[in-house]
Amino acid sequence: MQEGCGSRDDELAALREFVADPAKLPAAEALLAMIKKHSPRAAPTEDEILAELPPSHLDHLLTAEEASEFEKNGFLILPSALPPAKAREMQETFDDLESTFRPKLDLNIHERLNLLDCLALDERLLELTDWAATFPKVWGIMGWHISLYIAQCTAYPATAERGEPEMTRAQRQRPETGSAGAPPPKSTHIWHRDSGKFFSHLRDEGGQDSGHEPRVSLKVAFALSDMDERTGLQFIPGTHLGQGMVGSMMHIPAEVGTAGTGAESEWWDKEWGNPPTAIGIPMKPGDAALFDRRLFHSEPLNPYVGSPSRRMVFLGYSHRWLRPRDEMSALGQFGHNCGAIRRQLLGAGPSGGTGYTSPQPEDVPLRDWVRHYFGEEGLSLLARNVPLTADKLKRDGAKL
Ligand SMILES: O=C(O)CCC(=O)C(=O)O
Ligand SMILES: [Fe+2]
Repeated sequence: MQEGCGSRDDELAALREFVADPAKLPAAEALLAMIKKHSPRAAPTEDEILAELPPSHLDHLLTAEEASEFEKNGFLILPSALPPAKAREMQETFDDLESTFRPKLDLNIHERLNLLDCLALDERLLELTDWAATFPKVWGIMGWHISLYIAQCTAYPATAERGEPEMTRAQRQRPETGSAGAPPPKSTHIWHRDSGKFFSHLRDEGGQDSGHEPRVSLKVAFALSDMDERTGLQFIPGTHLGQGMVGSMMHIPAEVGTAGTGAESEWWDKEWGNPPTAIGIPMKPGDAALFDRRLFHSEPLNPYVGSPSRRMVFLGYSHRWLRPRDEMSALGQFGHNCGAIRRQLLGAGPSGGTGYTSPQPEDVPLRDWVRHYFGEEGLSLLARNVPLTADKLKRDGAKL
């Protein structure tokens, strides 16, 4: 059974009892889902909230070392966040998504697949949103007033080692570049910080850069294939702290980036390769990485040539007031099967619009969960943007 998503198996068993003709079972199931979707939800009890994130979450609380590593570097690697069996399950889910959406989107196997709002595409992905090995790190850093603002599956094409890459859709549409021996597809290697317009709007009045923008969001990247340094996540450690960098696209100053020309290039020119302080993160299926929105990062320089296909699921968590960057339609699609905390993460706001900036208790069941284990003292640390780490735990799961 999926954590946080109620007793689906029990429901199915009850339906089976009720519907004599097995052929009618899917229709009965759909009817039940429809009824649940449109029924008012009772406020969750404390027990329900606690059961949604079971004590196994306490085994993965953010440690003080992890908190300071994240603070210093802007990212944190979590090896084997998904155990092998779960990583395989997620790979199978990804297989299904690829085989459905490549033909639908007219993308051949050498083209990059980018599925936004992916949680609404397959209910099996929902487990990742509050996964025990990653989620406590997220709220430990961000606090309880969070939800998902983006959920994205990306798959880079399989290798050119199989032969010449097929033409990409763009090349097919521009036949002059699509002749035999065409160059490999264009890389999307652009150094950036996440969330576009954030930067110009968060500048000080008068156009000054404070050099210390608030974090507001971070992403968890789940690896579902093997990646080496060249094809893994590309980061420039420490750049989340500002260091005089401006804008969401690239102009990395010489001391951080390269020998630098001083020219205000809009973004890092891929001809220049990676800045010397950039690092690639090798990952295995099931590994996860957290990274700060402000960290300069890039897709790999050229994952198309000689690399295996590269599959990742990115979940972006922000404070609840940020408008989502994709449709975030999983709440409407699957929310009726989910517990209150997962619904919070999917964007629910039972108290209405005001609650996204002035949350009422029903908007933020995660706060109740955190309060249970860390007390008011824990909440007040988070209120001051101090990470809430394992050493601050007041009550363990055994005392439930
Ligand atoms: O695919 C990658 O390595 C980076 C993707 C990215 O820029 C992001 O998820 O924000
Ligand atoms: Fe990004």
